[in-house]
Amino acid sequence: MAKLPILILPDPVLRKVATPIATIDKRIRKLSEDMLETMYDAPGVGLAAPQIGVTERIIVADPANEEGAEPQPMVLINPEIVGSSEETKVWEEGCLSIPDYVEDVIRPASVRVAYTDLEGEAREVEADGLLAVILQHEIDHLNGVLFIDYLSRLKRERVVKKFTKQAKLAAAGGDEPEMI
Ligand code: K2U
Ligand code: ZN
Repeated sequence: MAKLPILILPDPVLRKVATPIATIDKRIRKLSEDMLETMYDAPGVGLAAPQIGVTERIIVADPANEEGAEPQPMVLINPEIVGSSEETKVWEEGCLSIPDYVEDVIRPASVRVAYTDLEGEAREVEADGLLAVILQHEIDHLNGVLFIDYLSRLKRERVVKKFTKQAKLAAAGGDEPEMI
């Protein structure tokens, strides 16, 4: 297994639409293992392949990781939201690709997600609570959507400006923290 570097805003790969996975082979199984190790190490409760530079439609999740409970790793290949509640819920979201920034996001309180598992079986999961947020957040990543896209234009532009400046400084060899 391997811990992989997580891409940071404004990396353009984070804005690509990921490609469906046609064959679940040794490469995909190794990718899912590496994604889970990277997620647990971050630590996080979810991770999408584009965040580690792979523009393919696979996500991993483990809501138990938040409470430090027994791990319950999930691997979802070609996940698709096939149903969502009218009821919405506000959740404070962060993102491993936008470190140290959190904001409230409104999303459907529960979702039904269809996907393929590592054995190639078609499955569906009904999720509410934290798992619903994780699955919506990660499936957004597969479509090049970030949680900051649900914020006001002012807030989003401020975050993108901050991370773009940090990326330029890092590329030029400097590195200066900045309040926003
Ligand atoms: O995709 C990611 O960046 C992983 C996120 C997923 C997530 C964001 C907001 C709310 C729930 C999940 C990381 O897990 S963010 C870090 C984190 C860690 C524990 C609990 C919540 C968020
Ligand atoms: Zn994220």
